Formats: sequence, structure tokens, C-alpha cells
Amino acid sequence: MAKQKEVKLLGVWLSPFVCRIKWVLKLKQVDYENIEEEDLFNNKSELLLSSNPIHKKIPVLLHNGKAIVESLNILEYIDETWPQSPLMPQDPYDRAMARFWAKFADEKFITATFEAFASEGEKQNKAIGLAVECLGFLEEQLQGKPFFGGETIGYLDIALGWAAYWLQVWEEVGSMEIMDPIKFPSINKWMNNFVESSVIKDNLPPRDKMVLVLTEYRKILAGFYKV
Ligand SMILES: N[C@@H](CCC(=O)N[C@@H](CS)C(=O)NCC(=O)O)C(=O)O
Repeated sequence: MAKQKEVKLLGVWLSPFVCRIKWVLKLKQVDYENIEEEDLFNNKSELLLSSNPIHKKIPVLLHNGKAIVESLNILEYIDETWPQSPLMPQDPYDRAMARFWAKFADEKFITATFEAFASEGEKQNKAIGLAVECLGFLEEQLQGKPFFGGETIGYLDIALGWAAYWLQVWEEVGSMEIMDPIKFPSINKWMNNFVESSVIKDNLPPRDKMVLVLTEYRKILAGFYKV
């Protein structure tokens, strides 16, 4: 009988939070089994409910049968468990800052961007304004570096990776514009550097399929995000 893999990732192909984990497992060359959650919104699997009973969200990393949840937390767990190609900066201050900006991105930037994608009219304009403001703060952080992590991809690059790929698709499907390459030249370069880097470019969801699924998803979301 084939040996069961000790690392499993429970997720959904479209989720930027799940892709974070895939990228890092690939970067660190950790072999894992991918388990796709079939019906995340209407019929959560027993595995999901038992391994993440508090939030009931993907991604969940299962390592030797133990569950680790919340993607940023999972990234740190992976970085400590498999130290090759380190993600976290060595310096404690730089680590604190990387965590601060990753939290900022999850609490403010992704929420505003997603709300802009899902809404219309006044509500959408307000969300666009907030997302653009977030981009302004992040532009300042790059200071001419190819990656937030410096010369190579680090923790914050992975945490922000969705902005290099999902953002454009959300803009297209949501008929709106957040990212202006003239206004945010460093972010623009970073986006290209990120999606063109070897491990990332081979592990992005297919754009056409994303557009199709997100177009349908936006119709469902419209009810929740009404002005
Ligand atoms: N803070 C969580 C967010 C994860 C998340 O929002 N996952 C979504 C899919 S992209 C989910 O599982 N949603 C299911 C639900 O809300 O019931 C993380 O970083 O892991």
C-alpha cells in the first residue's frame, strides 16, 4: 500500500488564502497531498468541520494528523518546520514589520478590494477609495526592492501574492479599477516580479476559469453587498 503523505492541504483551487500555502510548500519543496473541499459554502466536509471547528474555513494544513488553521499562521508554522528557503526576515524588527503589514493587508486591503469587487455604486466607490489608499501605503514599503522580502520572495510577498493576480481578475469581473501602474510604479513592478517568478507562475489558478466562476459568484454576492 502506498505510504500516506504526512502533509495534506485542505482547500479550494480559487482561494488566494489556499494558494499562499501551496506556493510556500512548493518553494520549500515539501511534498503534500492536495484535498479539494467540494462544496465550501453549502456542505462543508466532515474533515473541514472537525479540523477547523472554530472558523470552518479553508485552508487547513494537516501535518502528521494535526490541524493548523489560518493561512498566515500556517505560513509561520511551515517556515519553522521546514527552515529551508526561509520566509521570515532574520531581524526581529523586520519580522514584526512583516507581520504588521501582512495583518494590515488581510484586515484592510483584501477586505476593501473584495468589497469593491462584490458591490456597485456608492458602496463600490467607497471600497475602491479604501483599497487605493492601502496600495499607497504598500508602495512606500517597497522602496525600490524587487520584493517586499528584499531580493527574494518572503513572508509578506506570499501574504500579498493575491494582489499580484486576483486583483486584476476582480477588477475585470467587478468592472472597476484599483491598481494604477502610473500611480503605483513599485507595486506594478512587484506584481510582475511576483507572478513571473518560477514557483509562483506554475501555481496560479487558470485565469479564464476564475473569470467564469467569479462572474457567477458576484451575482450571488450582489444580494449581500447591496447599497
Ligand atoms: N483568515 C482566514 C481566511 C480564510 C477564508 O476566508 N477562507 C474562505 C475561502 S477563501 C472560506 O473558507 N470561507 C468559508 C466560509 O466563510 O464559510 C485565513 O487566512 O485562512
